[in-house]
Formats: sequence, structure tokens, C-alpha cells
Amino acid sequence: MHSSLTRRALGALALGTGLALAVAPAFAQQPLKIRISSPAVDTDWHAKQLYVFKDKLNELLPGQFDVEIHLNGVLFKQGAEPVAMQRGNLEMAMISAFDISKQIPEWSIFTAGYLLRDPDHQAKVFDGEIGKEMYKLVEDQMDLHVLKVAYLGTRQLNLRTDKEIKTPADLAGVKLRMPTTDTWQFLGKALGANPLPLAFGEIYTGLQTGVIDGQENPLPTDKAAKFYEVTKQIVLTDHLVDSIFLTIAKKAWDSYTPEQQKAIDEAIAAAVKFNNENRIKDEQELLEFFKSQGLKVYAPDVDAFRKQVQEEYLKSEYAKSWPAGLIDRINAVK
Ligand code: KDO
Repeated sequence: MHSSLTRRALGALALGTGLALAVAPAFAQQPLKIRISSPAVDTDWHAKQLYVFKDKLNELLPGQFDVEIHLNGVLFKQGAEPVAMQRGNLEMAMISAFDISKQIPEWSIFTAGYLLRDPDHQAKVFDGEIGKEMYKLVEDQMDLHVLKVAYLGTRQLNLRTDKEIKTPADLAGVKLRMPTTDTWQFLGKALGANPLPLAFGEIYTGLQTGVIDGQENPLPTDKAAKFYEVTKQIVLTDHLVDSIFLTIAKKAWDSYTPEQQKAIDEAIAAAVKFNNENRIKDEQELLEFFKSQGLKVYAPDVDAFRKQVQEEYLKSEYAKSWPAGLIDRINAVK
């Protein structure tokens, strides 16, 4: 009795297991792939934040997403990410206002030097009404969904020459590497330099060989990409409180359930918090590091730079496409 019951039970179990095995693959959910491409180096905070995103998302929804992180511009070259997302070849990227303004001229307002005051101002502008309106343009016109802004840092000049730079006039003839889009080139010109387009991955060699006299990036990036090894000075111009927008293809976003979207938002918030806290801390601490590496680090006449750069932007073609009243609204955000 006992043994036959057991045999029957075993038989049922075997049948059950067989069924389960046969049926399981049909129901098993394949993890949804999120490919992320960035030119960033792995030691930079905005690259590291992508791993925070990946881990947090997996903690919230285990096994539902497969986040693939591609750094150093190996999957798509710098600036090619928006179109890659639009064509369905990439799910996520960290894109700049410069990238966006290539397709939405109104966005060039955020490429202007000396507009955003500091990381706190940046977060309040983009996490508030202005951000909502400007992100909607991206959603409607580019089919991209902006998840959140992250603080890329405040950009400073970093030169391999040792002539002291006090005012924009001192930058006359200085070959300053800027990223390749026109809006970046304009910023270089507005600073008084002779801008030269070069991809991020080529800066180090450009500095080493003297193809360029300098570059400008936030201090944590200068450290992560080791630019201090091939330069002599950092000039604290504070010319751009730079933003990087964590962005996902709308088609991918719309295919997720509300629960998945909520988890992505939560994971992104954790990633941005990690990035921003570390970058801000680094920006305060790195001055000493660069000095210890033998670089001169000093502030120029920042008012002279601010005056010239703001004037150049206000009289530029770009300013004509800025939404009416937006500068005042941005300035009024406290
Ligand atoms: C750069 O090329 O100088 C820049 O800082 C521009 C940013 O918009 C962003 O692309 C960044 O590079 C990369 O993420 C590498 O740090």
C-alpha cells in the first residue's frame, strides 16, 4: 500500500516535472536587453553610475533586464548615440544638451556658458517645470525619453602650455580642443580660444603630441582620463555647469510595464545620486591632487570670461531659437 502510493506519487511527480520542463521554456521571460553606449572611461563617475543603475534595477526586478554597458565609445562613437537610439540600435545613452540641440534648436540654450549657476540650480531647473517642458520636446521630436539629468561637473580649462590665462584675450590663438559639434565649437570661440574639434578618446594623445594646446572638462574627468599627466595648468574658468541626460529610446520605454518603468526611474535616481555626490566631493578635493602632480591651478578673471561669453551667446544665431522668457525663468529658479 505504502509502496504503491509512493510509486504513484513518484509517477505523478515525474509527470509533473516532465510537464514543467516541457512547458517552462515557452513561458520563461527573456530578460529585456538595455544596451548603453558612452564615450566615458570606466574610472569616471558617470560611467560608474551605470553599474549602480544596473545593480539597482536587478535588485528591484531580478532577472527582468539585461543591462549591457559599453564604454570608451566602442559601441557608438561620441555624438552618434541619439541617432542610434532613434534607429532602434541602442536602448540607452547619456547625451548632452549639445547632442539634443543638433535636432532641437531650442535646446541650445543649455549649451550656453555661464547660464546654470551650480549643481543645485541644475537639478532644480531640470527636475522642475522647465525640465518637464524641455523633455517633452525631446520626447515629441526625437522619440527619446529623458530619464534624468546628471551633473557632469563644472568645466575648466586644462592646458599643456604655461602662459598664464587671466582673461579671454589671453586665449587668442590657443588651440583648444572642443567636442566636434558646432555648438561646442562656438563655446570654445566665445571663451576667446581657437577651437579644434576632436573626439573625447583622442584628447590624451592630442595633448601629448601637441596637436592641441589644451582641452576643457570637469576636474573629475581630467583625473579619470589622466589629462593631468600631459598638461601643465588648470584655469578655473567655471565656464559651464555641464549636464548629461540619461536617456532611453521611447520605443523601448513604451514597451515596458508601469512596474518596470517605475523600477527604472528608481534605479536611475540611485545612479544619479551616486554620480552627483561623488563628483561634487571630487571637485572640492581634486585641486590639491592636481597641485601635487605639479600643475598650476588658479582662478582667472572669471567676471571677464562670464561677460564675454554671455555677450557672445546673446548676440548669436542660437539665441534666436531660445524660447521667449526662458533665460529669465532659468535665472529665477532658486
Ligand atoms: C567631452 O568630450 O569633452 C565630454 O565631456 C562631452 C560630454 O558631453 C560627454 O560626451 C563626455 O565627454 C563623455 O561622456 C566622456 O566623459
